[in-house]
Amino acid sequence: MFDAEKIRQDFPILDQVVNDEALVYLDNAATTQKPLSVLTALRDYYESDNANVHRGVHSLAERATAAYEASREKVRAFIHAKSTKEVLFTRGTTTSLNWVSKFAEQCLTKDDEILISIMEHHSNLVPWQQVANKTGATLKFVGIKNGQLDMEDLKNKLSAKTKFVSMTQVSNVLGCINPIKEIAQLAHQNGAYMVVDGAQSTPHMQIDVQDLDADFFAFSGHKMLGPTGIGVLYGKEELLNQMNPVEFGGEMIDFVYQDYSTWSELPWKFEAGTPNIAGSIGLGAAIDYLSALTMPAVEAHERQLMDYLMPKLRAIDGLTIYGPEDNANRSSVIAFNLEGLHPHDLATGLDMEGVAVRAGHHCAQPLIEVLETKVGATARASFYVYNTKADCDKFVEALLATKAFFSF
Ligand code: C6P
Repeated sequence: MFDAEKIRQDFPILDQVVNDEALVYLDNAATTQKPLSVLTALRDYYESDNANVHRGVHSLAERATAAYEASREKVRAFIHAKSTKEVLFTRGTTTSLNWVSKFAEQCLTKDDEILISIMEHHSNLVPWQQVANKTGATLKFVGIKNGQLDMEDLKNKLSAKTKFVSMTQVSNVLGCINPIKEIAQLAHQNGAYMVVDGAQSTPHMQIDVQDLDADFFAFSGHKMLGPTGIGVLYGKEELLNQMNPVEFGGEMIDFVYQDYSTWSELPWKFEAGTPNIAGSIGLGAAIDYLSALTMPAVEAHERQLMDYLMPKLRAIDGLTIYGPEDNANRSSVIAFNLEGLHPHDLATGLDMEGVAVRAGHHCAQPLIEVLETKVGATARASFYVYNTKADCDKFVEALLATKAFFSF
C-alpha cells in the first residue's frame, strides 16, 4: 500500500512553513528532496569510510571502493543494463549527453543527419548544435502535435541519412511520455543510434534499457531523491568500446608512457580523476529507497494524483495547460499559464501561499517559442512520491487565491 503521508516523514525538509503557509513542494522536475536514508548514507560515508577509490589498499580505501562499485551495480539493476561495464558515473544528464555528443563527433560526416525534437531540454539540443557545427551534419527537429511528439513528422524526417536520434522520454515542460521503444525501433531500422534523455522519466517509471533498445541513456541523481552532482550515462558495451574517452588523466589509464597512453577497461576508461564517491553512494541509497517503494507503485501514485488534479485545473477559467489532453500519456509535470498574468508573478503569488513551482523557459526555449505563450515562459508544477491529494487541493486553492489577488 503506497502511503505518501508516511513517505513524507522521511523528508524533514517538507515539514516547514514558507510565507506563513505549510510548504507544498511542486518543483520536483527541477530537483527532488532527499530522504533521511540518503542523507544518512552521505554522512556515514564521510564519517566512517571516506577514502579515495581504486587506489589504496588500506581498509578505508577498500570500503570506499566497494561502496562506490556497489552503487554502480544498484544503478545497473535499476535500469536493467546487462553489465556494470555499461554504467558510467557522470555529473548528471547534461554531462552524459555531452559525452554522447563526443562519440557522435567521431562518427558523423557532412552528409549525415541528427534527429532530435523541438521539445528537447537545452542539454539535448545545444551539444547536438555543436556536433553539427563541427562535423557539417544537419540537425533536424521533430515537431509536436496536440501537446505531444508528432510521430508522423518523426517518420517523415527519419531516413537512411539519420545517424543519431536523440529524444527525451518525458518532456520537462509538456509532461508527455514519448514512445521511446517504438522510436528506437524506427531509428535502428534506418541504421541510426538511439540516444535517450531519461532525466524526467527515470525518477518516475520503470526503466529497462534493454527492452527500450536504447544505445545510450542519460539521467541525473538529483531528480530521483539522490544528491546533486551525480548522474549516469548508460551505453551499450560495444559502443562504449568504440567510443574514445572524453576526459583524460588519472584513473582512466592502463599504462602511461612519455609519448602515449593506453586506457583502462570499461567503465573506468571514462571516469578520469577522483569521482563523486559520496554522490554515487547517495544515489545508491536513493535507488534503494525507490526500489523499496517499487517503480510501478511510484508511477501509479503519480497517475492517481494527475487523475485527481487535472479536472480541477481544467475547470479554472483563464488557465492554459500545455501538453497532452490525455492523462494516460502524461507524467506528473504540468506547465501552465494564467491569462493576463506573467508566469513569474504567478509563481511569486503561489509562493506567497507556500506553493513552490518553477516559472520561466525551463531550458527549452525552442519549445516555448512553438507553444506561443506570448510571454516566452510558463509556470510549471511537478509532483513526486511525497506529494498528496491535499497538496493538489492546496495548489488549486493557491491558484484561485493568486487569481483573485490580481483580480481579473
Ligand atoms: N531540467 C528542469 O527544471 P541536469 O541539469 O544535467 O541534471 O539535467 C538536465 C536536463 C536534461 N533533460 C531534461 C529533460 C531535463 O529536464 C533536465 C533538467 C530541470 O526542468 C533543470 S533546467
